[in-house]
Amino acid sequence: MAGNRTFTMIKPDAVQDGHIGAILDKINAAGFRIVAMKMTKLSPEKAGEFYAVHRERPFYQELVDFMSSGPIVAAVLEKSNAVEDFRTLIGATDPAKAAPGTIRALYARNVGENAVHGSDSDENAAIESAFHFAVTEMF
Ligand code: DAT
Ligand code: MG
Repeated sequence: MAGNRTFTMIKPDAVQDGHIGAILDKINAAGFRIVAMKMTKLSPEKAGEFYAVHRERPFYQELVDFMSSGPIVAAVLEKSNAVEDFRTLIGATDPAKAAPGTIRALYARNVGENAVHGSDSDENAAIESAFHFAVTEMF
């Protein structure tokens, strides 16, 4: 059965470009409930740990540098079929290929600076939520 929670980050580009409010509005309008949320900044070490699965990819260092370059908004979101529905809402990794109206099509700069993160499985949603939030910070 599909789980009902996913994890997201509004990335440094979208925070810097002033899109926090517009992105949260899209998330609310799509029917997600905010379970946990905070503005924070990842150290290079934390960013490297979060994206460790991509360690062998050619863009890994660029990704770690970018994700630790400025503040982010981390959040846990709840809705039926949360992981898949959130991936649909944000669109393809490359905003040039993202469907019209998706968060990445509207607000991302490019494939590396792509406005938002969305978990890719229920298992990773749980791992990523626990990486950023204590149980007492999730409501
Ligand atoms: P997604 O974020 O859509 O799950 P991913 O897990 O394949 O995509 O990659 C994680 C992040 O790495 C992605 O959001 C941005 C960066 N990235 C992916 N492909 C890239 C590329 N070809 N060049 C630069 N950065 C890339
Ligand atoms: Mg991914």
